[in-house]
Amino acid sequence: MAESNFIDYVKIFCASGHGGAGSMHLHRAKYVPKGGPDGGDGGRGGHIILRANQQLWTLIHLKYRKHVKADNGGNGQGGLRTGKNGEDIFLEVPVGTVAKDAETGETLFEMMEHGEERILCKGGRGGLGNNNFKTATNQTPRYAQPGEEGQEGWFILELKILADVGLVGFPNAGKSTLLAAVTAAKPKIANYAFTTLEPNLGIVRYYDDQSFVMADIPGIIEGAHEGKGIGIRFLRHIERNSVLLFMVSAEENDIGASYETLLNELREYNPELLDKERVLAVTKCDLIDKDIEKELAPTLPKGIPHVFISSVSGEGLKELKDLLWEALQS
Ligand SMILES: Nc1nc2c(ncn2[C@@H]2O[C@H](COP(=O)(O)OP(=O)(O)OP(=O)(O)O)[C@@H](O)[C@H]2O)c(=O)[nH]1
Ligand SMILES: [Mg+2]
Repeated sequence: MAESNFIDYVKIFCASGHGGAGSMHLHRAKYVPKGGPDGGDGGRGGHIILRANQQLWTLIHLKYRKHVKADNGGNGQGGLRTGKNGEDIFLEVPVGTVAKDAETGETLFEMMEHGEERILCKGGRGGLGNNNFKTATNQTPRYAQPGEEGQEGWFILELKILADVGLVGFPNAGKSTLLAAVTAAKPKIANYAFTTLEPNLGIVRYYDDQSFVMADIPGIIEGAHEGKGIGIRFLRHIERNSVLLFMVSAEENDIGASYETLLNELREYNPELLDKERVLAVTKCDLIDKDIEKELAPTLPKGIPHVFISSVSGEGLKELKDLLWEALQS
């Protein structure tokens, strides 16, 4: 199934190439009894470079490629011939990939733009040939530099989806149904918890030429920040979303309390998530009377714009897009 192809975390071992050695060589030719030093420089070792590609959405192509090694640079040779550079290896990754040092967990960089290239492991510099060491007092230096060593280590590549609106809700709240209603995405929808196991993205068209990306992630339950449910790891996908759409079913007994539970899970996971703009959607409103909406409205949490929606009847969807668009602008 397409869903299981979504890989957002890989650990790989990378080693760049060593630099080639510089050459120690003295020019020898008929009729030139005392030729000078002519040892060429060593070539550079191959880099391992990440390149961002907006056509990619996952890291699956790197999952089975655990070891990546670039070639060494060639050694320098007589006649001032420079060694060949080791070939660079390019690893294509989706925009939004974060590279980390696996040993320390330190973030090295993030790939932000299509086409961006960053060196993950730098190839070793080639050594200088003896030609470089010629001086007034030493016309025939008999030494050359060795090549510099390449770098190696374990790295983590992690994908954070770059979306504008992240859907936050309990399982079964209707997140995937909303995504299917307002975008062309076709996520799996079913009446049981944890239907969505991998994030889904869709593009919401807003009026003629505007749009934003919506990310549907697996449902969050109480205790998610401690690893309950299908795991905290999906929470990180919403770290970069600029607006969070909280979704609570109209069938819930206490919408305010559900909202607080969700909010608390996010706070426990990463308090910075609460700095984002929030919108609250009360979902599945085709199942309740208009009168009940009126009764519910004053009981909803204060300080957050809300809208009553139904992905089935289409109620409130236009108003929802307006609210999201407004929140995205602020
Ligand atoms: N009547 C009605 N049913 C809805 C609406 N939205 C979703 N549902 C139903 O609610 C159930 C759950 O919908 P999903 O969209 O799969 O819910 P989800 O939030 O993505 O759930 P998880 O992926 O498990 O987290 C399905 O049976 C949907 O048909 C709605 O607006 N009205
Ligand atoms: Mg779902």
